[in-house]
Amino acid sequence: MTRMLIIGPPGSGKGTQAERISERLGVVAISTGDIFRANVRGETPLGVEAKKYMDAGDFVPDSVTNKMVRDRLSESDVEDGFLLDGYPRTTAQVDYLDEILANGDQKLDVVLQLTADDEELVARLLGRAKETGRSDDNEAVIRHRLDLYHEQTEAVVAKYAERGILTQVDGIGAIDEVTDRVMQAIKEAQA
Ligand code: B4P
Repeated sequence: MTRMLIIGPPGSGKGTQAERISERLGVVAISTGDIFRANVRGETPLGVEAKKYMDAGDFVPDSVTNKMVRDRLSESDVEDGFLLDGYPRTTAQVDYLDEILANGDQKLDVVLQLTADDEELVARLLGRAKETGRSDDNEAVIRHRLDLYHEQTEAVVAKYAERGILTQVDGIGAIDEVTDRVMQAIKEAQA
């Protein structure tokens, strides 16, 4: 049973590594970004609301995001553990996740932070923009998402560091190399 978070700036490889961790450890990976994008594609009320924020590179409001995560974590496939990718991103989301877990008498085992410098991240995301055409991958919006990470999500990282469950992993290098580091970090954190 493993309950994990993967945190990192946009483009640090969260989604990429979350998929690999999920395959290797058999835990369900839940990406708030992917859930929002699926809702945007399906033109659901949640998607219509989220799109306004995502296109601008802003966070979707905590009230919307928290409820979505609570609903997802009440499904039966997370009983054997989960990996949350992209949540929490604000300290209010940390508090909300604490409540959800406390209500289920659960706790987090590992919090991974992927690190990379801003210029590398901008270059990666501009590269992705050419392939996928994601509407939030243009330079002005990317820089705004990075600013929000520094202003808000670094405080989230600090909270988990204080609790002694944070493990930092260098996100620079080939994807396979980063995966090796991530798997090693999880192993050490659980030892
Ligand atoms: P996300 O989907 O989480 O978007 P992201 O931060 O860009 O991460 P993503 O997973 O896509 O990218 P990755 O780091 O894997 O969120 C999108 C939006 O949804 C947010 O801006 C916000 O509006 C909203 N949202 C989501 N969660 C929210 C929350 N909790 N609260 C409020 N709003 C929320 O990087 C992938 C790119 O880098 C790929 O192109 C990949 O190929 C490349 N890459 C990965 N590893 C690499 C490596 N080692 N070397 C070179 N390239 C690499």
